[in-house]
Formats: sequence, structure tokens, C-alpha cells
Amino acid sequence: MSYNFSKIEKKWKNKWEDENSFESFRNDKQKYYQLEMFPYPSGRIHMGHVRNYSIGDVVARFRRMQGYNVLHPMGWDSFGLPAENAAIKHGIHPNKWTLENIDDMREQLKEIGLSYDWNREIATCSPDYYKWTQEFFIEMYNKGLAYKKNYAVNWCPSCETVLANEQVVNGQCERCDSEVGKKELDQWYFKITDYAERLLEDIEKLDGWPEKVKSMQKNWIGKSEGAEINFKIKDFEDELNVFTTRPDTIYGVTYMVLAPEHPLVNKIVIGTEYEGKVNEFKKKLEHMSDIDRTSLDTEKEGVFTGRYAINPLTNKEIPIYIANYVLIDYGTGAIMAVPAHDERDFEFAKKYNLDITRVIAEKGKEAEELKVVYTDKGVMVNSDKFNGLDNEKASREITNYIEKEKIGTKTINYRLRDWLISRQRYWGTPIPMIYCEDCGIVPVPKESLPVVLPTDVEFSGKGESPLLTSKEFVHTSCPKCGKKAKRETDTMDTFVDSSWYFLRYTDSNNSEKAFDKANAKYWMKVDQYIGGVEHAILHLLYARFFTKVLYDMDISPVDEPFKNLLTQGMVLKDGAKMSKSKGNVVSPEEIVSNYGADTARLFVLFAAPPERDLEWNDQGVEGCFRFLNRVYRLVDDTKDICMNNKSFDFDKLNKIEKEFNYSLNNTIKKVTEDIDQRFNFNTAISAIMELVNDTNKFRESKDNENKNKLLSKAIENIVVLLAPFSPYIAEELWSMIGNDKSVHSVNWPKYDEKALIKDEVEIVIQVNGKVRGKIMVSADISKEELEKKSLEIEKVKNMISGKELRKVIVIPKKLVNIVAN
Ligand code: ANZ
Ligand code: ZN
Repeated sequence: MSYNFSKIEKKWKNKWEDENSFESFRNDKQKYYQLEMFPYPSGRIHMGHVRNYSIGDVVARFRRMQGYNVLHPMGWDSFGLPAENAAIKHGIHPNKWTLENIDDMREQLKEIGLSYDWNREIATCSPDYYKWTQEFFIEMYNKGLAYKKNYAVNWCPSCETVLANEQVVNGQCERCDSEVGKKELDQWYFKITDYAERLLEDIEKLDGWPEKVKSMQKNWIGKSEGAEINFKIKDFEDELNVFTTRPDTIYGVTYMVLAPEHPLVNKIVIGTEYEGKVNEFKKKLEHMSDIDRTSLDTEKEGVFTGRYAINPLTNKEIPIYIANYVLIDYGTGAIMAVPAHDERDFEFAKKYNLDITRVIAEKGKEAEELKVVYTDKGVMVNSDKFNGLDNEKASREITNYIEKEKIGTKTINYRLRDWLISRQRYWGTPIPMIYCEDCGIVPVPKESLPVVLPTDVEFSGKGESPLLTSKEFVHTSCPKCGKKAKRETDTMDTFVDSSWYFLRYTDSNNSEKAFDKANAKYWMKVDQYIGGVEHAILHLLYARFFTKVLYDMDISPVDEPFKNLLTQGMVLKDGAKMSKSKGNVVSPEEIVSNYGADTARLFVLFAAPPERDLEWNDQGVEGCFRFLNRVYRLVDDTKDICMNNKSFDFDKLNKIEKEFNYSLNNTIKKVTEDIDQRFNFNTAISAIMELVNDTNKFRESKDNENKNKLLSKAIENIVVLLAPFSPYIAEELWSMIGNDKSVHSVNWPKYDEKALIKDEVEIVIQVNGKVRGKIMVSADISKEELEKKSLEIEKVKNMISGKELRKVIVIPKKLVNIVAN
């Protein structure tokens, strides 16, 4: 019989489904929560999904076989723009479009043989789910963690919606690559900045996270310690407040810069000859993104305001400029410029011929002239009573002095901004707020949740919230006073939905609560989270923030969600990421129908270690397919032997058998360690491949009383080792050799230490530290005997003849070094 993958896969898929084989319940066993980032239901599974979910499935199946109580759930991040765009384009309702896609994709995931507990499936667009998202929003509103403000926000003219800072990449919309502009709007925010310090500090606890992701989060939070210093403005009452991380450079300030959007700008130029130029410059910057403005390649430009500030330490008058490289929403939106020690200021000062005063010098070179910007540490010069101090010490002393003189204060600044969560979109969680003319903003009472998305909505693709077109939705009554009132018509960013889904899985079917704390306590944290590195900042930071907020509300039992994180690489073809636009997509369906899901899985796991990018390779797929055929034939040919031969006596094995037994046990050890410690699935699979080759060779060896017993044992183990990677064929072969229980419920094999002790070992022989030969000796040879044997080697004899033997160093089972001169 040959390997009929489609028959095999269908058979076991149905069986697993009928029996709910991977359902999980709380019990006394050690739990293991395996989670992969849930997909957006775009309609079709792509190779990136196959890779992500196959990696997770290996871990889930492996842990189950190791005896853990495994939770391995799946669901749908099912709100978002594409559904709405499909509605505009094809006239299908987003709900219908989404649910149909979910049905298709669920079927595809099942075909791939992923061991999910489908009873815990969730969809963020289902009212059973978003009811709780809304409840959390209200809790956050009550705690002051959700608030509304008017602000110039990022606006994508093509998606016609606002974007969070995190969704603007190089000045472009993350989704559609359009140039992002600014628009003043009333928007809802989450106060993630309140958690900046904890989010930063707790990164230290994330031992199981890649360093790269941790440092990306650190940079994103962007903590800076420094001071705010007040400069008087000549002829004005107002003060100019700056944020600086370098108070030590205050004697080197030669000009000041305000962000062009700074409220003081108009005030100090109005009615002066400088007003025109300043306004012209401001206009020019309107269409430039913050990223472009601060990019190193962008030329530093600005204009003089005609006004002067007074340095509080020197009382010198210094000109005030506005410039492109100072941003309104960082620090105080104004800086003291020190061209001698800051590259941006140096470039600007050179261009506009401004003074450059050096205040820090390399020790011993205080007298040399400053030619280029100096950003290193050093000793203070030109700084009055601080001269001669080490600059870091001076920084502390100047800060203290400033505080004492009430010229400024010590400050900490974070680059992190509050999270803008409202979207002028239909297909999202409705923000559960009501506007009453008398009572103002009133949350929807919890008993009235969920605020359900209406269906009588028009999709124009225009900038206003589509929910405004639903009369039924908009008009309501005030929960407080009962008068006519209006509902909020914006919906939430879909990143809100995905910020707590991992908690919902611990109790997916609870209709009373988002989740029961005891259930969450049993399953959380997620032991292993797996997903793309593109989520290093956004999703992973939001999920951490939400978990902390829910922890503080006594809803979540943990304050960090993910114990270990693995970020898998991309799937490439011809060196580029697979994408529709590049036309280099290999569809999983095609591979599954031509070779089967087991081959597809084996290939994506075998072709590269999980964290690296994977280059698609048709020959590689063929190779995996041939390998599975070979395994199938091997088991089919030997199934009678397997069923009739069981245990053997180790001590009775002959030399060839012992060697084969070594290879068997060594493979078990390697595969176990590769999965357990390193996620090196590729090398684990290649070890199984070698074992299959060794087994075929061993079958040719002479008959002996133990041969078939050992062969049977090897085959059994091959099938079990293969189970996490290619689960269908493993299940089939397991039943072919006479088992009625599932291979996925057997214990993971243990290797036999005894089998790994080799009878003979190779010893390296050195003369005066240089390798001169190798010999095979019995593993239990004595030191004396080994020394004697080494000195009898012909080559060694020649090399030491006529010399004096100084000493012989013997390292058992490894090396002999003979020292002679
Ligand atoms: C004087 C100075 C001297 C500075 C020197 C640096 C070096 P980080 O570390 O990123 O927090 N800065 C402050 N607010 C700014 C804004 N809104 N737009 C652009 N630049 C701004 O950077 C802090 C430093 O960036 C501050 O310290 C300030 O320049 C500048 F040798 O003040 B510094
Ligand atoms: Zn009211």
C-alpha cells in the first residue's frame, strides 16, 4: 500500500473533531498555555499562518505528550477595515463577509491538523466578546484611564481615519502606505502614559522574551531623565520652559528653539516684521510628518523670531528661533540649543552662523580648539564655578542649583504617548458612551451592555463615522436624566480587542463575566506566545498595558501576560516576502492538496529555525514528501514485526545492535532537547530523518534473536517522535502497528542513558600540544594503559626519539598530550 495522504488526513481530522480530542479542562496536572497570535479573518490562510501555527502546534503536542495539561486555543481578530472596504466595494455586509471568512479559515486550520480546543473559539466581533471590551472601557473611563481630548491627530486621507502613533510608519499609514497628515479632532485616548514606568521596569522580568523585542519596547517608551529649565523672555512676562537631558551644558546655550506650533510663537511675533516669515515657515511644515522633520537626513531649518531669551545662569541674551527639528509634543516643545555638544544644534548653528561655545572638553585637551561637535564625556570649561568638574557630576550639581534657585525642576520624560483608540469606522467595538446636553458624557450602564452594532448603516467611504447614518443607533435617552441623548458613534481601535483575548480563552464561554478569576489564575500566564516580530511594539505593549490595568482592577490574576515569547521569521519566496502585490504567493491549499498537510507542516518546520526567515523551496517540499513516503513504507513493511516483537534484553545485544540502539537513543535525546530547549525543529527533524536511514540499514543486517525486537522499538519511537511535526501520518502509522489509543496521548519517549555509553571512544593524541594522531580504545581503559598505548604509536615514537619525555597528560575518554624536548 502506498501513502494516501488525503485519505489519512481526512479520516483523522474527522475523528479528532468528533471526539473533541484537544479539549482542555482544569485539573491537578501542571498546566501549559500555548498561544499563537490569532489571525485576522481575511478569507484565506497564507503560508505565514501555516508557519506560525505549525510551530505552536509542535509545542502544544509535545507538551501534551510530556504530561502537561495543555491549553491551546484559537480565535479571530475579526474587527477591522478590510471587512468595511469589502462592504463598500462589493456591497456585502461586513458581518456576513467576516463570518463567512471565519468559516472558511476555520476549516483550513482544521485541515492543517492543528490541535486546538475549538470549544474555546472566540471572535472579537461577536457581541459575547465585545460586551466585555465595552465593560473594560467603562471601568477605565471611571478610573480616568479613558478620556477624550481635542488634538491634532494623525490622519490617513485614504483610509479616512485617525491613526495611533504606532500605526504611522516612516510618515506613512501602516495599512495603505499613504502619506499621513494632521487633523484636529475630538478623540478618545487610553492613558497608557500612566503606566510608562511600570511597563518599562517590568521588561526586566521578561526573561523568556527576545532581547530585541525588549529593547524595541524600551526605546518606544523612551525614558529620559533631565530637567525643565525656565528662561525669561526679554520684554515679556511669559517664560520659555525647556526640557533638557543635559543641564551640564547650560553655559553653552547660544540660542533657543521653539517648535513652530508652540503657543508662544504667535504671541512673540505678532505685529512684528518677523511675523510673515514665521508664518510662511509654519505653513511649509504643515505637511511634513514628525518622522521626516526629525530624520537625520533632513536639513535643519528655521527662522529667527526677533526675540531674545535670558540665560538664567549667565544672564546673557540669546536669540529665539523656530525650527523644523523641534517637535511640539515632546518635552515642553522648546529647547535650549547647545551647538558645541549637540549634532542637530551644531548643524543649525553652522547654517545660520550662530555662536558655538564649548563647555565640555576631553580631559587634558581643554586648550585645543573645537572643530567638530563634541558629544562625549569630559571636564567642564567656560562654566564659571563648575569649571573643572566631571560633566556628569556637574549635571547633578547644576540641577540641584537650578532647583534651589527655583529656575527649574528635575524631570523625567517619556517618548510614549497616550493611546488614541477612537476610529471613525463601523466595523469595530462601539464606544459605550452617551452624550446628554445636561449631564455631559455618560457611560452606558453595565446592564445595558453590549451596545450592539446596528445593521442599518450606510458605507460611503467618507470620513464621518458610518454609525451616524443609523438613526436607530444614534438617538437614545440619557441613562442619568432620561432626556433625549446621542450615542458616541466612533468605534474602538481593533488593538483594544486583541489586548485581552488571551484572558478570555481561559473561560471563553462565560456569559456572566469576561472570565472567572480562578480560571484565569489556573491558566495564566501564557507559557509560550508565538507571533510575528511586526507586533514587537504595538500589540505586545498594549496587551501588557491592559493586563496591568485589569490586574489593578483585581480582574486579572497576573500583571504580565506572556512568560515566553517567540517571534517567528517571515516566509519568503525569491528573497522577498510573499505578497499578492509581488505575485510570489504559494498557497497553502495548493500544497496541502498536492502533498498533504503533514508535508506542508514538515517543510515549514524543517526549512529554517523558527526565528529566521524561511525561503520557500519547491524541492524542499518534494524532499519532505519523499521522506514521509519512506517512513510510510518502512512502517508498512515492518508492521507485522512491530506487532509481534516487544521488549529486549540490552545486555544481549550484539555490536551492530548496540550501535543502532545508540543511534535510536541519541535521536530521542536530540529531538527532545531540540524541541524543549531551543525550538530547533529543523535539526530535530533532520535527526529523525537520519534515524529512518539507520533503521533501513539496520533492517539489512544479519538476523539475530534481538533484531526484530529492537527494530520494532525503533519504529515505534520514530512514529512517536514524528507526531508533533506531522500528526496525521503519525496517527495512522501508530494504529497500523496495532495501537488503539491516539499517538498524541502517549508519553513522550525517554532515552536510555545506558545505551548512550559507547563501548569504544576516540582519543586524540598530541605531542607538545599538536595533534599527531587518533586512536580508538575501550571506553573503560585505565589511565596507565592509555598512556602506554599512546607511547607505542609509531608516529609518536619517531617524534620523541632522542628527546626527553617530560610528562604525559591524560584526559580520560578525550585526549593524551605528550610533552617532550
Ligand atoms: C540641551 C542639550 C545639549 C541637549 C546637548 C542634548 C545635548 P532625549 O534623550 O531623546 O529625551 N529636545 C528636547 N525636547 C525636544 C523637542 N520637543 N524636539 C526636539 N528636541 C528636543 O532628548 C532630549 C534632548 O533633546 C534635550 O536635551 C533637548 O536637547 C532635545 F549637548 O538640551 B538637549
Ligand atoms: Zn442627562
